[in-house]
Amino acid sequence: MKQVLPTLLLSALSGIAMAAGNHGGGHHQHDLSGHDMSSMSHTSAAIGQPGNADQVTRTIEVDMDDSMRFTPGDIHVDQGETVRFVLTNSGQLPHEMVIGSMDELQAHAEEMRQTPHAAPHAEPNMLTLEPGQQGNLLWQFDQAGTVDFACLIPGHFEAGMVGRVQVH
Ligand SMILES: [Cu+2]
Repeated sequence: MKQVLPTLLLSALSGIAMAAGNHGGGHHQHDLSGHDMSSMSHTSAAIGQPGNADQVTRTIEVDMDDSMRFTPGDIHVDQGETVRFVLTNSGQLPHEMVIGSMDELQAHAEEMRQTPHAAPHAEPNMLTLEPGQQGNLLWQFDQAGTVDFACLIPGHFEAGMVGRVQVH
């Protein structure tokens, strides 16, 4: 038997890693008038990194619905864990889970309001689901602290569609 599958997996995963790496910093540059955010411009390292399927240590089901809530919205994991979020959109509207720092999420929500994307964008730290869809989001939490997540569909973040992962 040839070991074809692991090779395919590895090349796929390295592709994901490269895509994530390309996004380094510039994507979330923003102008919040009246606020000096310069001291907060390098927070992304603290939130973790895209997870590998073969390193998943915990599976957490998260439901998203039109009450603008994640259920559960308060999640606890251990430092170093790779989590498979099994997301379900049980609402009638699109919803998404975007992992980030609260500063990044607020800035990104502002971007979405001012310049709505022509097409749904995909990043390793997010998953957008149409009504009734289910999907997986893999993320490794490698530093202790609080990592936030939110739905950045315009209006949803503002309605309180946020949650947090406490990494112990
Ligand atoms: Cu939403």
